[in-house]
Amino acid sequence: MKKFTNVADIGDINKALAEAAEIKRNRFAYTGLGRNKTLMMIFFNSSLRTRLSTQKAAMNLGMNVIVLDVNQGAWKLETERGVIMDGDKAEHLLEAIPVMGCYCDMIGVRSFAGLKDKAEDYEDRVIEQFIRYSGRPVFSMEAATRHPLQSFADLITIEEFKTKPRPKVVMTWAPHPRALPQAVPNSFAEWMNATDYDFVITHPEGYELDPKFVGNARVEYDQRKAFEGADFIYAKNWSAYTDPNYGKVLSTDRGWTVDAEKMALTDNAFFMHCLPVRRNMIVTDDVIESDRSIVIPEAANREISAQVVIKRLLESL
Ligand code: AN0
Ligand code: CP
Repeated sequence: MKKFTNVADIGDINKALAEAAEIKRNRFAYTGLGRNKTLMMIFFNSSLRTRLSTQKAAMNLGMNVIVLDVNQGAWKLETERGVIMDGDKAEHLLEAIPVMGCYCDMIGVRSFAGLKDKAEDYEDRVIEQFIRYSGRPVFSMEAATRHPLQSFADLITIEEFKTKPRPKVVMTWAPHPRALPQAVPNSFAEWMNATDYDFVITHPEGYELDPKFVGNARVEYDQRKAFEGADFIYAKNWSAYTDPNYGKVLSTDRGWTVDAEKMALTDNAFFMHCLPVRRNMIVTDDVIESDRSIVIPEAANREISAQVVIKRLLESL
């Protein structure tokens, strides 16, 4: 594997899941693999889980890790080519990327969608430039359109908790006060479509996702109907994708909050969320604290998904 930005990069899903299970049994089996190798993690946006789990995964493989928060201490970076740089940005990404590549063997990048220019976001310009100009294997730590380390961890988690061969997995939109990217739901849909689960997406009208990611999923606008018989409820907020509302918050209707009454419609479903989550907007306290909430094991699996990916990239060096 030379890069990791989407589900196709991981290849055979069952093989990847088997490798994840093997790593989970003994996460220190490959401590020699990363010896004298350096991972550079570049953050254009905040993070708790990705930062910690990815660093831990690299350490399990014996790597050295450098973390750079671009907005804290680095020069402000211009990302557009052709701009006359007479503003506040002191350095261009086109120099910064190859320079970063000089100091490491592998790069992880977090760069969210700006939610202003849909075409720019959906070209995933920042991470694509890292792939092109760094000279190193690159993996996504959430780019503009996808969050594949999260989706892989989500898949590992569903495999661990499912009690039927073909569970019903429901991804539900839920309210949030600020505009969030579509990366997590896009990516989750992409990975669910790579399985044979019964996959349903529910959201208010106006929150339709890019059909490329929706794929074969069933879209149900009635949240209660969608929840019926579900084995997993995967909650997430996202801002509008469709024009002319791209990047906008169209609703903060708490009628869409996941609560105990709606969970009672399911087949005793597990509750999932990638975190960070806003309680009593996305999900009520009692649901996230219930014994069917698996948000913590889900977060724990981020170490495992990251370790599979970093291990495969190390093996390709
Ligand atoms: C981000 C998002 O929705 O993409 C990161 C989630 C992993 N969430 C927030 O910014 C709150
Ligand atoms: N789920 C996730 O990626 O969390 P962070 O934004 O804290 O990294």
